[in-house]
Amino acid sequence: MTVSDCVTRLLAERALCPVNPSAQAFAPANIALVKYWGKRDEALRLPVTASLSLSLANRGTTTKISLLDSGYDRVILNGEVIAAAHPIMKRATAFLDYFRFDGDYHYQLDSTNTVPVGAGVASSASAFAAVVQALDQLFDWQLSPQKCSILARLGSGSACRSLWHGFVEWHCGEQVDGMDSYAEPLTDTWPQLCVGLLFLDKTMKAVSSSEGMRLTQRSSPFYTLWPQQVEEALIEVKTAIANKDFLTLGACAERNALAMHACMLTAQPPLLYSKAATVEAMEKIWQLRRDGLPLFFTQDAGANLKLLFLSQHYADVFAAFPTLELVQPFVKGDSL
Ligand code: 2P0
Repeated sequence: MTVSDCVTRLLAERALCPVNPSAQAFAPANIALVKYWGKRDEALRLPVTASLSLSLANRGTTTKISLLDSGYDRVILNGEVIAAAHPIMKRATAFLDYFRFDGDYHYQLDSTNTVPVGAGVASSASAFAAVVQALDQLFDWQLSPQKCSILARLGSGSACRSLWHGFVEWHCGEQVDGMDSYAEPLTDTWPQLCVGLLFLDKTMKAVSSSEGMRLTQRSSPFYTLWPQQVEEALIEVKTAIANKDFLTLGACAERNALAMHACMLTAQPPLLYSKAATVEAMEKIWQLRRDGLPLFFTQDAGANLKLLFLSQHYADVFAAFPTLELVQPFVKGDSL
């Protein structure tokens, strides 16, 4: 099945002509506690494994979509027009191509990101999730969350998890058409749970997640162990969430991230997203933990770390990492 076929099926019996001149939506960024790393279908962005994430409250993307009669798309990101040759523009245009239908529509996307773009803080996830919700409003499709999740997945795998706040699980699915590969929120909340964004390098990463996944799957001997690690981690993390067992949650999320990076490191050529500052921060976290502070980290396809801790330890964590940006995923006001 092609991506176009998939879009056609999802939009069956829906109007293919916009009913509103513009629409706006917000989607939160998300960090995976159990990672998605590897695809079983490149075009449909079907994952090798399930994954589980935590959304970052008010950190994410707000996108206003409007129709243009200029014959080309326009993307404005944080107030700046993106050049036609920029990778962000190419990716946005390729996605919008699925939504032109007979009208040969072109779109303007005016987005504001409250997470740095391309620095492993899931900016593409919130971006595609916001675009899909804005499109849904523009055409008044009133798609189910499940269908929106699948549409967002077609833009960026992890985007399927950015349609909700809190904990979200992306079901791997088995079907070749990917209609059973979508995300759903968990009902659990955990008001004390904090995420600290530790920005160590805000530059654009040299190797995209998609390329990194391809390389790892193709060439890392450790990748054969990855699906089993994810399967065990998912059970452990979901149980830890249900029991509010922070030590198990933190340890398991950190181990899963390190296992993903071990796969990358053993790829040919090796893929290393960490910088010296990343390793320094990891060692500091491990030392603080040995000294009794319940503090863990997770790392995505970038040099930055996301710290996991409980609100009662905020002062100690902040003393060690004064530049930390605090996110409280379950606290209204921060956030929801
Ligand atoms: C995740 N990441 O689960 C993992 C962990 C990065 C590391 O999902 O190729 O931008 O567009 O499906 O969604 C980032 O990958 O990749 C990602 P594509 P995506 O959050």
